[in-house]
Amino acid sequence: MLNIILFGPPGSGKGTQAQTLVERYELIHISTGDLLRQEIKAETPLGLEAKSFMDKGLLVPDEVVIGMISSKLENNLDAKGFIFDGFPRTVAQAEALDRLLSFKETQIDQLLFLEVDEEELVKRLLKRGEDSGRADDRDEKVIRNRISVYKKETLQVANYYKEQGKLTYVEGVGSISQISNLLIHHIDKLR
Ligand code: B4P
Repeated sequence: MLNIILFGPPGSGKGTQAQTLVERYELIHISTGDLLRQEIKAETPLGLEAKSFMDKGLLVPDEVVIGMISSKLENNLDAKGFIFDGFPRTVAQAEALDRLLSFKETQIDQLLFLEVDEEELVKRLLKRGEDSGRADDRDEKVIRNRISVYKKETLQVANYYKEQGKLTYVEGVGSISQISNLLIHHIDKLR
């Protein structure tokens, strides 16, 4: 199995790059952001709860997100591997992910960290807000709050995997295809 975490601040290109990588390596794409937006669209109780956090740029509670991941893994028992996009976002989520994967006698191979400066992130997200109308991308205050939550709560996930010798930094500024090539170069070394 090949299990990769695509990591980085909001707007660093995780979702964008995941699309290319899942096709190339035939992996299952698990984006907690997408899963939560589907719940919101379907107006489920989980979605209604999640929306109140996401609209403010806050993280959705760990237990909600971990439950979603657990069932996604259960539903894909014969997968060749997974690309985790936007998950884990806290150390508690990382510990839970390691536990869930160890039950399946597998583990994370590498965390690929897309590095992008803050002003570029804000520019990209405001543009997506204009193009897609995504609520959390339309307000610069909410975007800046997401970045600050990322620094306070999510960045330490990179250290958690660094201690396991599984962290690789990747330049996240450049054309989408240039960045895909860098990611592919690193992933090919793992196989
Ligand atoms: P996500 O959906 O994960 O949102 P994101 O971090 O903004 O997305 P991403 O980083 O994938 O976007 P991309 O750069 O590809 O999360 C949304 C919210 O859900 C969170 O704030 C939180 O509330 C909640 N949530 C999700 N997961 C959670 C968890 N595990 N725990 C708790 N809460 C959770 O795209 C950004 C834009 O940049 C796009 O328009 C794209 O076209 C553009 N772009 C990408 N690459 C580019 C490049 N190289 N050059 C120029 N533009 C580029």
